[in-house]
Amino acid sequence: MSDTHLLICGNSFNDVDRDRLSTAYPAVYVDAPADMAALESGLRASMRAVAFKGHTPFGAEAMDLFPQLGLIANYGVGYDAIDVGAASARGIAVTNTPDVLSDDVADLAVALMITQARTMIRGHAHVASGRWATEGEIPLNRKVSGSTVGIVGLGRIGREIADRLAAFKMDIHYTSRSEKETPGWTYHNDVVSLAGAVDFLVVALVGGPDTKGQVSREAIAALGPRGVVVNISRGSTIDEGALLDALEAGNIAGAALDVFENEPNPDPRFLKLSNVVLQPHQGSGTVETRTAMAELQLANVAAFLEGRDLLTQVN
Ligand code: 8YV
Repeated sequence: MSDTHLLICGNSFNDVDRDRLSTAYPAVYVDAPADMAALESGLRASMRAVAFKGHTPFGAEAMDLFPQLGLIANYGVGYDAIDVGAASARGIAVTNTPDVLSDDVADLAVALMITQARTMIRGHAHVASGRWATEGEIPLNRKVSGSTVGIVGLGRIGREIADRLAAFKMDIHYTSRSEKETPGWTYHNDVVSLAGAVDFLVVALVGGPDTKGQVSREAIAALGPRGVVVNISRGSTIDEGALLDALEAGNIAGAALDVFENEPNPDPRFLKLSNVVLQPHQGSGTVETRTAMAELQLANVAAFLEGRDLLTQVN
């Protein structure tokens, strides 16, 4: 058996974050869970913690390769790639990196909404191409301040988004597992009712099987021709086929999306649309926040390997 107890898994780790982990503890590295079986059996037998980053599934079969595994420390607030039920059944703790990223993700949600409504991608192209001088102004677009917004999921990130939009004098509606103490904001029992009441629908749900397709074809239809969908959560939360159908037919006004079902290769139908703003899942992607996420992940690994309480356990 080796004396290396930490496995770093995920090809999206940058060098700094990987070095931070492997400087703290002797570690081995694999690109993805599918590569874990190729590790030498003595090495696998000594592994106690996995520092995980990415969105490729980490399931029971991979966990069973490591008889001593006690922790999967996820880099990210969303841990839908990890089979948490399988981890719990094996006595494996799972941690995530909440709170430190909420501001950035909420900032991006607001930016997406305004970029879509104010046709800023078109505006940039108009200036950059020189067409401003030859063609004059771009067509008038859409006012955001004072309009009506529906937040799907008023958790930590949803709340940050709603607080920002309240400062834009927007009428705030939301769905959530339970009604919150938010005077002046309107609670809806379901997403269809929410969508029917608002102009902008901002999706801030956790990912995973429980929320799959919650923004359904029916909800998208209820949003109607002035409706704009903003998603900073997981692509799986929206019926993407229904969204594409509605965007192509002009049954809704547009969408602004940071997440997709098939990342990093979104459905090519999105690329043909002029009423969308598309981002490469970069909600938490600032230097400051990614550093804080990496530090929180390492703090969980350190707590586990040194026998202290975990900071942000989810199971
Ligand atoms: C990712 C995210 O973790 O926190 C989340 O749930 O989706 C992101 O911050 C990031 O893309 C790194 O994989």
